[in-house]
Order: sequence, then C-alpha cells, then structure tokens
Amino acid sequence: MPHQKSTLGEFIIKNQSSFTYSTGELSSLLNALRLAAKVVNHEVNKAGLVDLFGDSGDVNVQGEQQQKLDVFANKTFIQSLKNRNIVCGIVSEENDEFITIKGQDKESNGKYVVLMDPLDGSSNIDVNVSVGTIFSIFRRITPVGTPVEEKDFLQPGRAQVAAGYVFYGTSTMLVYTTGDGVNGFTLNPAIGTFYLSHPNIKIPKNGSIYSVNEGNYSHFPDSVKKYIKYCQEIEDDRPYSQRYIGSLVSDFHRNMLKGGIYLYPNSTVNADGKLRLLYECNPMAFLAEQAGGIATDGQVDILDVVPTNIHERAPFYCGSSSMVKKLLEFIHK
Ligand code: P6P
Repeated sequence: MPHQKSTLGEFIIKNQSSFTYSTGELSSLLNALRLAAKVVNHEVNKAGLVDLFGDSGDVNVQGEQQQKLDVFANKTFIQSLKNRNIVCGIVSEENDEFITIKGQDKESNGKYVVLMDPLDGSSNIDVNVSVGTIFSIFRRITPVGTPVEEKDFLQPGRAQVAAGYVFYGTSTMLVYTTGDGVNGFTLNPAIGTFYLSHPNIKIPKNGSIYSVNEGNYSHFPDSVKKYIKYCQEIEDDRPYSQRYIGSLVSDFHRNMLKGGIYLYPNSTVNADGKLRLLYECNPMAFLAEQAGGIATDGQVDILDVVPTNIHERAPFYCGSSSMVKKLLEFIHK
C-alpha cells in the first residue's frame, strides 16, 4: 500500500502536542499497547495451529476457565507496559489483585495506570469468532514515586485520559481516543503497520440494530422487556435487526460504525449485569461519548459511576443516542 494514510505511530506523535501534559509518556504508553497488539494478533491468528486453543487449566477471578490465549495476551500486555517504565500499576480481568509496577530503580515513578481486559470474548476463540483487547488509562492520583494504591484504579470513568480496543477480527484494528474524538487504525499484516483507516468515527444518532442475549429475556427488568418488544414491533422504522456476536468488541464496533444499541442488563440472575465497570464499560463508554453516543447503567452515565471494587460489574446500555434515550424512557416510565 502506498504510504498515503497516516500510520498509528505518526498519528500518535502528531497528536501528542494537542494532548495536555504531553510529555511524550502517553505516546510511549500507546506505543507499548501497539506493540503488544501486534504480538497478540500474531498468536490469535494461528491459535489452532499451535495448541493455543483450549483451556489453560487455570480459572481467573471471574471463575471463568482461562483460555491459553487469555493467559498469553495478559502476559504480553503486562510485559510490554512494564518495559516502558511509564505505568505504575495495572488492573487486569485475569488478575485477582492489581499489579504494582516498579522501574529498574525499584520506584513507582510511572504517572499512569492501565486497566484492561486482555482478551475479551475469549470463550469465542475455539469457534473462531472475533475477540478483542479493551484498555482504559488514567493518570495516577497518588504521588509519583510512592507505591500505587487501589484508589488510583477506582476513579470515575470521566477521568480517563485514553481508552480503546484492539479488534482481532477479519482484519485487526486498533480503535482509541485521548478525549479528542475516536480514530480507527487497520493493521497491514504484511508489514506489521497500523494505518489510519477510520478517522474521526461518529456513531449514527439512530440505528436499526439491537444487541442483547435474548436467552436471558425472562430474567430482565420489565422496562427492558418492554423496550425489546418495542424494537420488534412493526411500526415506523421497526422492527430492528437483532445482532449479537457475544463478543463485546465485535458488537460495539459494528454498532459504532452502523448505528445500534448494545444491552447487557441487570437481571434476576446478575443483579449488576455481567460486564465489568473498570475495563469493559468505562473504556467503551468513553469511546461511545467521544463518538457522539451514550453509555448508561440505566440510572446515570457510565462515566459518572464511582467505582468501589476493581472487578465490580455494571448494567450496560450503549450506542446510538436516540436509541439509548428511547430505552431510558422505558426505564424511567
Ligand atoms: P453472554 C464475553 O464474555 C463478554 O464479556 C462480552 O464480550 C460479551 O458481550 C458478553 O460477555 C457475552 O455474555 O452472557 O451473552 O454470553
């Protein structure tokens, strides 16, 4: 491909100057994620050939069987972030406790913390359905040089300085925001370079896709049941299409480009829903708002929820603004 489009590296450097406190450290952090994304992509694409399928035999904090690629992705992103000495701590879906990172000088001088789901949707790996890495970045609130503390990770999502995902799909993409819009980069695997393929992504204000696991319908709150029936009525621009891949990054990415709403409600089975606030809901909510969409737990914007536990769950409704507003009418009726 002629070198017409910006590469991710060029874009990060070009945008560094527009980023407050741009000391280049956030750029270096994003470059660490870029490298890890390429390494994980290489393994995801050949999982079946090198026995990276299947369970690692371990179980993670969610009580979920850890897929070997989960473990590989977790280690790869952690190692890549450690090597740059910019991050003082990490929360990962795969680790019960937060990880403290000290530099070669045994000090916690990193200004940032990273929260991530290293391989979201990993139950889909064995059936060759797309999976993704989701990341969220904050500036620490404890003094540089002191050990990172849990409160560094328990900031409301509105305080994120960056968030994004790597999408290991039919093509591999890295989509992220630093608070100045959302941009998508597609990997050219032949040369291992991400190129700017989706500049300034905006979610259509309306859409005709709703994404929900309707197998749980009986457990949903009545207001959500009524909204789902609304989506199915023959009236106006409805019925909508139901599309649910069962991989948050896939469903979110499609809805962001085409318009739509993703719902993971609280239910009689999961009182707080299933998705994790810190490393699934918050980063996706930051992206959604930056792309002109809405993300809510049904009561308040996701980005305004004050976390109390690093693995806490939250009900999650996200996507086209008019669709989420219509759902909220049902919830608050
Ligand atoms: P269910 C994957 O485990 C995940 O966290 C999201 O990627 C996905 O949207 C959701 O859970 C699927 O959950 O209960 O519908 O299988």
